[in-house]
Amino acid sequence: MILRWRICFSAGVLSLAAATVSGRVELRDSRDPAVRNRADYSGVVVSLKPARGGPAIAPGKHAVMLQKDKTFTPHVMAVPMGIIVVFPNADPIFHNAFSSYSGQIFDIGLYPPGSTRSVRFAREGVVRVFCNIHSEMSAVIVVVGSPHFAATKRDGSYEISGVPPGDYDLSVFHERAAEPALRALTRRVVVGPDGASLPAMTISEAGFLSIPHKNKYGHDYGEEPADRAGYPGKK
Ligand SMILES: [Cu+2]
Repeated sequence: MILRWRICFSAGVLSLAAATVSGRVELRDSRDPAVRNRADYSGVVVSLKPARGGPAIAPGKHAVMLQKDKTFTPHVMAVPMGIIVVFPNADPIFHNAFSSYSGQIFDIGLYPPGSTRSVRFAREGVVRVFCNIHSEMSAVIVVVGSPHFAATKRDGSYEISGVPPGDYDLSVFHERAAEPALRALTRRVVVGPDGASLPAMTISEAGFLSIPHKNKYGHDYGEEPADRAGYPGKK
């Protein structure tokens, strides 16, 4: 009886062991001078899904996407499915955040300086976020159906910590890459008790075109209002 308990206990300890999966991504063929000149390879999301299904995701505390200097920060954010993302407005002007296609559709309305709004992201997918007032503002929220993911740093490196040993399906998202190029990078990876160091991946941005997006009504952006005035559908 005691022996059986000990065996069960050690198996439990083994299943809790978790390690780090690391690797590097390099971006090629970019039209963006900043990416070419400064070799900024940040914002690529690498995720691992257990091949045989995994435990339910505990999304934990909320994530933050700041609105400051007419910029969403971070520009690309990966979050676990089910998490609440808050959008604090740290600018002296009104902002909005909405997504009207792909991923999860939402609109947090127009909200004043110093206030915040939040959205729970319950669906796996890529959410492209815009501001209905400022056409130049955009961001991407990658909602992952697994707790194991990371976004690359400027040098292209990534580290996914807390990964239990097992077989995983790796997938990659990059906002300036074509879908087939990303699909070609999907693969099965084996994570051992000491983690895994994955081979470097190269992603081409060839063929990517930045197409101007519409506002939340599906129309072209008009002249930017100085403040709340002129904002259609204000709340
Ligand atoms: Cu704005």
